[in-house]
Amino acid sequence: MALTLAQKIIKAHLVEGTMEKGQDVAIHIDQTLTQDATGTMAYLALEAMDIPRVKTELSVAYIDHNTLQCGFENPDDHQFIQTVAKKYGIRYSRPGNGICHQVHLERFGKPGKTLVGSDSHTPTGGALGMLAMGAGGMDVAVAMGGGAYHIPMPKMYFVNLHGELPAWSSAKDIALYLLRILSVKGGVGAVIEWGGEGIKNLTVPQRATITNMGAELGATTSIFPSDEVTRAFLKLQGREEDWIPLASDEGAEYDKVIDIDLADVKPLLACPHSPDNVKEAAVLGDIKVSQVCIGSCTNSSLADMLRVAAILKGKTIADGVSLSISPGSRQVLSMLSSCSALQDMIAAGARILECACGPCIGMGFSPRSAGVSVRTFNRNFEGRSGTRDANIYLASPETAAACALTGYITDPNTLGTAPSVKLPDVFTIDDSGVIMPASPEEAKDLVSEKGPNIKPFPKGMPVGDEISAPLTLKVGDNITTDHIMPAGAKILPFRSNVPKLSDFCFTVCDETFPARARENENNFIVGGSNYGQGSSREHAALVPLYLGVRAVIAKSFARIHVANLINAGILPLTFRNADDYDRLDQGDDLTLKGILSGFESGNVTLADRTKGIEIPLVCDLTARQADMLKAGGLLNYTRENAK
Ligand code: MIC
Ligand code: SF4
Repeated sequence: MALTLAQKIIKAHLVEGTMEKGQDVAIHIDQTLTQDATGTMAYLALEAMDIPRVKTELSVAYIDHNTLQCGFENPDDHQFIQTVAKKYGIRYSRPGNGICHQVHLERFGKPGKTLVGSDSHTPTGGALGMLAMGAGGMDVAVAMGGGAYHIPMPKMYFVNLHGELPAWSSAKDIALYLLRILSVKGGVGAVIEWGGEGIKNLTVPQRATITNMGAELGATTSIFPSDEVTRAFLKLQGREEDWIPLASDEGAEYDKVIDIDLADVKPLLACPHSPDNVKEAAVLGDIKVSQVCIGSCTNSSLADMLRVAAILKGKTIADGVSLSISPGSRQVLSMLSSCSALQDMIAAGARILECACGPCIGMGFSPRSAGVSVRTFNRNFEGRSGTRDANIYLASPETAAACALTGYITDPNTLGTAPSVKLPDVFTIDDSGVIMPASPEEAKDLVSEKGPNIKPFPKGMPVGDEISAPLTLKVGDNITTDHIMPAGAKILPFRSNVPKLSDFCFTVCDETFPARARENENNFIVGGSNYGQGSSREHAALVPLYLGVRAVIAKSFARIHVANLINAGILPLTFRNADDYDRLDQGDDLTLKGILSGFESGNVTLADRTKGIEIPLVCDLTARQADMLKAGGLLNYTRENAK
C-alpha cells in the first residue's frame, strides 16, 4: 500500500496498535526536548520513574521560557533541570543559547526520526522531515524512560503548493492563509503534509515557520519531505551526514487535499484574539501601532532577521512605536553581530532582547493599555501579552518591520522593492551553549538540586463509578490553556509550584473561580468545542486537579490537553448531542453515573439534580486511558504497572 510520509515514519516506529484512523498507536520515540516552563514537571516525573538514565537517542533540556529571573524561582528551576540533565544523560541548552525549536532545528533534528517535546510547537521539527509532536511533560518523561508515545492514528491532509510567493509575502503568510481556510480546530486529529512543486523554493527555516504554526490549527503535527533543500540546510549546519531523502509514496491517499497557489498569498495578519482571525494587511489600514515584536520560535531564523535588518537599514522607527527583536538562537545572534545587520537594527531604534521566548509568553514587553502590538509570533490569545485589553496582531517579519517604520498596520508592498537577502556561505557552528551530561559512571553519585519553589505533584484520585459535584465553571468555545492556566512574568516563575499556581487558575475568564473551587471537594467544568487548545502545559490539568476538578465535559477537546487531563486523572467527556451544552448552567448540582461501565460502552449519564434532567455523554477512551483513570493518572498507572 502506498503510504504518506507520516505513515511511513509511524510504521517504522510502531510499537503497538494498527495504523487505522482513530485507533491508538504506540510510537517509539528517538528524541525528546523539554523547555524550562514545562521541564521541571517532566523531570520530577522522570525522577519518580526511578531509571538510571534516559533511553532515547537524544534528549535535550532547553532553558528559554523563564529567563527573567526576578527572584530565586527561575534560577532554582534552571539549576534543578541542569542537575537532572547531567545525571540522567540529557544535554542542557543553557539560558541564552536560544529558543528550543530554533536550536533543535539547527543543531539536532534529523529527517525520519520521531521527536516529542513538552511544548506544543515541537512540530517545528517537521520542517526537516521529522515526525515531531508536542506532549505533556509526563508523556515526555515516559518517552525518555524508553516508553512509547500514544496517539490516535491521525488522518492525513495534504497541502499542495503551486508557483512562487510574491516578493513581499513570506512563509508566515502561508501559515496564516491556511489558518484562514481551516480555523484553529481544522487540523485536529490530522497530520498536515506539505508538498507540490511550490515547496522547492521554501528553505528549511521557512518550512519551519509553517510547521510551527500547524500547532495553531490543532494538528497532531505537520511535515515536509526531506529533499535537496533539507540537505543544503543540514550542510550549512555542518551535519550533512544526518540527511536522508524522504517522501511520500506515489499514489499515497489523503483524507483532504488543499491546493494553494502561492501567487495568491498576500501579506496577512491574524487579528485579535485568535490566530485564525486572518485579514489582508492591505484592507486593515489606519490602525495605529504602539509596539512591534519580532522573534519567537515562529520567525527568528537568520534569514528572517536579515530581511528585517535590510528593511530597517538607514531608517528610523516611528515615534509612537517600541520595537523589540529577539533572535532565535545564539547562532543567529552571533551571525547578525558579525555583519552589519545587528547595527542596522540598533540604529533604526530596535531594542534587542535575549535569544529566548520573551514577550511571546508575556515575559516582559507587555503592550501599553489598549495598545496595538504587531508580533511575528504564533498566538494572540487575550491577555497572553500581559496586558488584558491589548490588541495583538500576528504577522510576518516583513509586515512587522513595515509597521514599525510607519507606526500603522502596513502592507509591506507599500515600501517599494523588497530587499533581497543573501545568506552567508558558512554558518557559525558553536555548540558550547549545550552542556553535555556526565558519563554513566560519574552520574551515579550525582543528585538533583531542588530549590524551595519546587513542590511535589498533586495526587490523582482513582476514578470510581459515580462522581457528584457542582458545575463550578461553564465556559465557551476555543478555551485555550492560557485561559485555564495563564502564564506571563508574574505567574510563570511558579511553574513548579502547583499550590501557588492555583490562585491564578481560570482567572482570565472568572477571577472568583479558584476561591469557588476551593469551597468544594469535587468540581466539574463544562466547555464548548476545542476545549484546551494551544499550549501543551500540563499545568492546565494539574492545577484544576489540585482544585478538585474531577471531570471536564465539553463539545470537543484539543489533542494534547485531553491527554494531559487523562494523565492527571481527570475524566474528559463529550456531549452526545452538542445542544445539551445549553441545558446546563453554572451552579447546577450534577452527578456522573455509570462511569466504569462507560469505559467499556462509551456511554455515561449526567444527571442534573438541580433541573431534574439526564443528559447522555460520550466517554471515548482507549483501554490504556481507562486504566490510567482507574489508577488515578499516569504516574500511579506507571507505578502500578512497574510492580
Ligand atoms: C506557549 O507557546 O504557549 C508555550 C509557553 O511555549 C507552551 C508551553 C508552556 O506553557 O510552557 C506551549 O506551547 O506548549
Ligand atoms: Fe516560546 Fe512562544 Fe515558541 Fe511558545 S510559542 S515556545 S513561548 S517562542
